[in-house]
Amino acid sequence: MKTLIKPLALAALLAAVGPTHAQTIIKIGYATSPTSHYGVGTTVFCDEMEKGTQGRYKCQQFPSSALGGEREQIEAVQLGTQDMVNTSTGPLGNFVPEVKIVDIPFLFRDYAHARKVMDGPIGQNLQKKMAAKGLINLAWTENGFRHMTNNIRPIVHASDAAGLKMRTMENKVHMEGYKTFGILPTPMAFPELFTALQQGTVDGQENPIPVILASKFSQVQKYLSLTGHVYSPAALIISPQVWNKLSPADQKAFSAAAKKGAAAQRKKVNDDEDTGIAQLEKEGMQVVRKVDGESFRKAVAPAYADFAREFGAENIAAIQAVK
Ligand code: EAX
Repeated sequence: MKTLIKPLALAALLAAVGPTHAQTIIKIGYATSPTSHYGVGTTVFCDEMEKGTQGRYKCQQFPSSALGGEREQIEAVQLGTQDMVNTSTGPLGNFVPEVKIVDIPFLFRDYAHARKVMDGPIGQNLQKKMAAKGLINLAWTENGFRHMTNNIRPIVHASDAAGLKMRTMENKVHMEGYKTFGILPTPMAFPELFTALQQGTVDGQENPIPVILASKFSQVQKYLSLTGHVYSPAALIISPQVWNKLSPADQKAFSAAAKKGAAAQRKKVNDDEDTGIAQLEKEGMQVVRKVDGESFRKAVAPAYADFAREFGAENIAAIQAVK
């Protein structure tokens, strides 16, 4: 009789909790804090994705580079050892060379232009190139226009940047472009950056306002110059090993959730830009608002011949022509 009770008790318990679906955990990583633009975009994606799949899938977030630098995380997603990453395109060109075209300095006029290009046929074509390399990009999220910070001097003209040892992303287009300003580019993974700035291993770095804010660079950087020299897209990438196991309905739910996440991330970028510069001044940074942008454009112009050879002049012109 005793042994009979146990199965009966278990059956009663299961009846009480109701039908349970097996729930799959999706591990997703990103470089900055949970309250940053990447955190906001990822959280909206996760909430919408869990709702859209009726709880069949649920995120486990790994913020603040917990799973490593962006290059490491992109590689892990490509190998299938990590499910998803919300990453800038900085290191992405090492896996999908064609994507580096969007990292050309002064290619995009403003946010409206950049978002139109990324969400339109040109961005969709780059997503196809990514898929061919085992990186399914569900949506172009956003990192933002990049600005320069350093500890040596205020940067107003391109010539002020000459001789500065600046950390760059692991991106050859950025490095070539910044060399035309006379910068000594030092490529480095993001998780090492704060310490490198603190110890003076590099004089400065360049990043969007949301990253400078979230990473508390005001604690280790004196000068901020609103150079806006590069637009930094970001991507919400899923491993084919996860994607290919999803039902068509769940793939639709993941895609719809990614678009909502991208919209939320872009809004956070704009919000951070509206309030972040005054915040950084309050935190002690000396901000150069009026940068001589023309001097930077003139300096980088000769490099466009190389970029045209690498990406095709017609492809660069097609991006510039988007209204
Ligand atoms: O994507 O490495 C960088 O400077 C990136 O902007 C940062 O990881 C956020």
